[in-house]
Formats: sequence, structure tokens, C-alpha cells
Amino acid sequence: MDCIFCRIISGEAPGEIVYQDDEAIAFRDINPQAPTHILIMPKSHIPSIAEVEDYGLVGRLVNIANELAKREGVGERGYRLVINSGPESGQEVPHLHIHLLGGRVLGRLG
Ligand code: DGP
Repeated sequence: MDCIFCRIISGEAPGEIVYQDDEAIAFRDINPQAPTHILIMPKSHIPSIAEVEDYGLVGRLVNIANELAKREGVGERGYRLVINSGPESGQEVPHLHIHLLGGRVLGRLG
């Protein structure tokens, strides 16, 4: 298995896991861009949001992200959810994930 996120999910590689259930997991980004930077993803290997078939799964991942934002204390302050998809987005790891960013003023997109 050469997907780093699959290796974290299986326990073969370390990760600071903050949430998991039967179908999803969340762990802290190794290179945080904000005081809170968590990656939320399905345990099954879906390469990107462009290849999703189960949109209910996406809703459940967003629900987890919202709950983690509250738990991290950024729910009221505001936070950003980001999904990169494909080369020009800068997606580095081809395993669908949502970035939860918060805890500082986030710049405008562009
Ligand atoms: P993206 O560019 O959207 O594919 O974001 C990938 C993120 O994954 C990036 O912010 C860094 C993070 N990342 C890469 N390798 C690892 C790792 O081994 N462990 C953890 N926790 N995060 C990683």
C-alpha cells in the first residue's frame, strides 16, 4: 500500500488521530498551516472529491469537521474547510480529505 493516509488509517504509520468511526478518520496535519489543522477523510481509498460516488459520505465528513471545529474551540471564531482536487489545486496526497483550518485569521482565497 503506497498511500500514506491508508498507512495511517491501518496503523502502519503514525498519526495524531483525533476522531474515528467505522468509515471516517481525522488526524492532525503534519505541516499545520494554522493552530488547528486537521484532515478529515474516509477510511476507504477514494483518490479525490472528483471521484466520489456517495455524496452522503461527503456530508458525514463535513459533519465531523463541524463537530471537530467546535471541540477545537474555533466553531464560534470561524474556520475554513478546504478540499483540493487534482494537480492545479496542489493536492499532494491522492486520498480524499477535507482540511479543517482555524485558530487564526485566514487570508482571502486567491
Ligand atoms: P493536499 O495538498 O490537500 O493533498 O494536502 C495534503 C496534506 O497532508 C498536507 O497539508 C500535508 C499532509 N500530510 C502529508 N503527509 C502526511 C503525513 O504523513 N502525516 C500527516 N499527519 N499529514 C501529512
